[in-house]
Amino acid sequence: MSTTDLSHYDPSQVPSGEKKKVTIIVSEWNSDITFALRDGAVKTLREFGVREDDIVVRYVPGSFELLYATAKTLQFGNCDAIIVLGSIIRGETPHFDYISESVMVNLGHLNTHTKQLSGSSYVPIINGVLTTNDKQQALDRAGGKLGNKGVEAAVTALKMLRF
Ligand code: DLZ
Repeated sequence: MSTTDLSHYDPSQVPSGEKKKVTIIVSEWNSDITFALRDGAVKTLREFGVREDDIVVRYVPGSFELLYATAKTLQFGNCDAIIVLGSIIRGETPHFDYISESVMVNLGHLNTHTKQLSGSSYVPIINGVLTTNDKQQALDRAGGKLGNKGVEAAVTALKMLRF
């Protein structure tokens, strides 16, 4: 059983996000979860100095579409980092496994090819996609008892921007 608080971090170890541009791509599937992740990510980026105008939030229908949107953002997004937020919840069919695996594998692939896709610079892609066995596990990680994965994703983005 997980006990990690996804919202827990040491602020002294988080670099400033001043002058950085971040695009957040949010899946609308399970939006009660993903919008909470979005809110956690935006709040955290703002706390560390990213200007409101430098945070762009874009929406896609489901987690599978995060891949296309990430690839397109790399090419045309004019941003320094991309945070990808979704919530894939296990259902009665094997669909969960196919979508989860595809999203995870291909986000990894995109992350290692950002320079080729953007045509100019490396852009860290931060994986804020929850994959859970049920809705309660997702709620626990979207501002519930295990914190907010959106906060964790924002902190990770700030750290990777200084890598
Ligand atoms: C179809 C589907 C299902 C069953 N479950 C989820 C889910 O739990 N989380 C999620 O983000 N998206 C789900 N989708 C939608 C797919 O990601 C995608 O939007 C559709 O298959 C259309 O390409």
